Amino acid sequence: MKLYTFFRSSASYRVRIALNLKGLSYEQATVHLRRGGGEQLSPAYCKINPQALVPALEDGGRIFTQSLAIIEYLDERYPQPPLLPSDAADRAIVRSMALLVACEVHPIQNLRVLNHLKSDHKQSDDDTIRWARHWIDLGFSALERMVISASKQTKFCFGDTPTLADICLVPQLGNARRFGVDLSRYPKLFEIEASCMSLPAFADAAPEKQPDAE
Ligand SMILES: N[C@@H](CCC(=O)N[C@@H](CS)C(=O)NCC(=O)O)C(=O)O
Repeated sequence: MKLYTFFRSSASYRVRIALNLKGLSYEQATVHLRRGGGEQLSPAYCKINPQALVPALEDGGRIFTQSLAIIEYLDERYPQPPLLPSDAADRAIVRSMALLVACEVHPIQNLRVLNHLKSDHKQSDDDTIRWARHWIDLGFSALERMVISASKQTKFCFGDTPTLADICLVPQLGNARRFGVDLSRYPKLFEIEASCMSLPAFADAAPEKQPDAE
């Protein structure tokens, strides 16, 4: 299996966590998102992922893109340990938490969006940081309430084992720190992060542990 990844990419981080939780070994191919204007934009990489985004996963001669599609593929192909609950209603709750991060928060503070705000809309670095913080805060305020009502005393976003929701949350907390979000407003998310980071699957997937870390 080959993962096209960048150490600081939170979507790649999600897939690294899932691969580690499944105990799957994989090769990493670095796609540097800044070097030379961004290697994700090269014609060679665009053949792998026409969206010019990481991650992409090669398995069994096929290439998969979109981190959540990749993780659900891994979960179906390599079912143990499961990353989604067995009950349909529980699965919907976990997916709603994951999608909150992956659809509502992450895409609008992504590198190309912030670059576009700066270059085409003449926003300053400070403006774009405030923009990112705003959307992260909005998402995290809702997620904090959702996990409190769903998880009560459990260690993870939903239940006592990590799911797709935790896989999306932990990398997004890393992004939040990079943008200087005040995380003291989200004590439950913080607690869940600590439970996750006590597991080698999460800790070993962290940006600073990757071979391409700077
Ligand atoms: N929805 C996509 C998002 C992928 C994505 O946004 N990747 C970022 C890194 S986290 C990227 O490649 N950014 C490059 C750019 O913005 O030019 C997924 O979940 O895979």
